[in-house]
Amino acid sequence: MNAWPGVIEHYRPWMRLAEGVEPVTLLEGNTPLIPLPRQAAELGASAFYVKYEALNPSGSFKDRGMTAAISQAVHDGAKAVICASTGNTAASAAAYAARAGLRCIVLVPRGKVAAGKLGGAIAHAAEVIQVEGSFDQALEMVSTLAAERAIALVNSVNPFRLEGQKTAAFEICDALGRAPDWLALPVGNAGNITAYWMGFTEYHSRLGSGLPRILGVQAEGAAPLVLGHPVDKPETVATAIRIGRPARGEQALQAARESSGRIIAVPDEAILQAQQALAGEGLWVEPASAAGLAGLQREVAAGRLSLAGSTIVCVCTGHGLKDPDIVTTRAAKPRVIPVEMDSLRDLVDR
Ligand code: AN7
Repeated sequence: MNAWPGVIEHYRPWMRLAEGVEPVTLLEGNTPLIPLPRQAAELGASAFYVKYEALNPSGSFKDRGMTAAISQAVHDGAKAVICASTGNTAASAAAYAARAGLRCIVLVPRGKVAAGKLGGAIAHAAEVIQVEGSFDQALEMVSTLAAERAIALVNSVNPFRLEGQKTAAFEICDALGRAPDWLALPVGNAGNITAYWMGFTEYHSRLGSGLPRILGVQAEGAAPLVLGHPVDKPETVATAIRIGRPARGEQALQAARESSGRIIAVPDEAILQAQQALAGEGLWVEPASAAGLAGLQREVAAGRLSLAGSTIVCVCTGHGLKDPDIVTTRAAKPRVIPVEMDSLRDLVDR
């Protein structure tokens, strides 16, 4: 059997993990790079791909980082892990902690976590604590507690998270045979953009795979890296990136600078429209995941970005199933009919 073994087994020589770390894996990674020729045409690019991270075991890219962080935590003798989360980190930590038999504690901003994410954390029996505050405040609390207790912090301030997440950049280079010209992705706590840039630069220095320009995209109501200062009360429909003090903000700005890219902000409405555009291609992603495409569309429409001849990869970080309420509450309710053929014919023929 030559099956995919998960990101640690596949990319171990490229990852800085302690020697002898046993992978705690759910066979994450190896996600598809899906070509969307209609979007390429609309953006004026020669090729456009979605790196569909929704197809990881817990439904988001966090699993790549979590396999590394949890494996290392077990190696280091941890019995419990903790994180703050807008939802996906919590669901992923809960899944991998369950796999490893660890206690898992997650702090989430009360009332601001999408149903599919909270459900995941609860399903895997994590101890879910709702904080009457923001993600940023919850992250401060778990950081303080992790420093006091023998509990491993598995937010992306944990360097092993980045070691895992950078493998997505490797997969993209492996699939394309080189780096794309642009990589667009949402930016919240800024771990992922940091990990991608790390991955691309490491692959390039060893394999000469080239480097992409990075377009990081925040929501306008939660855009500290665009404004240049923290946002105390971040607000956006894309609750995954409702973050006002990104822990790796400096590194995100560095990734944008070094790659000759940029970090921009888009309004919620643009995010929801991009989500609809992706759904129209058969890809249902959660709102935050559509930010990358929204950012590309906005820059192209404003004449700030010309993609002629370019290969673009847009990272779709989490599944639409995570946050079904966003689409069901905005759309018309499905029609109800009695069990009568005429009612059905009426609706279909009209
Ligand atoms: C779907 O789960 O921060 O910039 O606590 O869930 O690395 O934070 C989630 C972030 C993008 C932003 N897309 O990534 C959490 C959390 C989705 C996300 C991001 C998140 P980072």
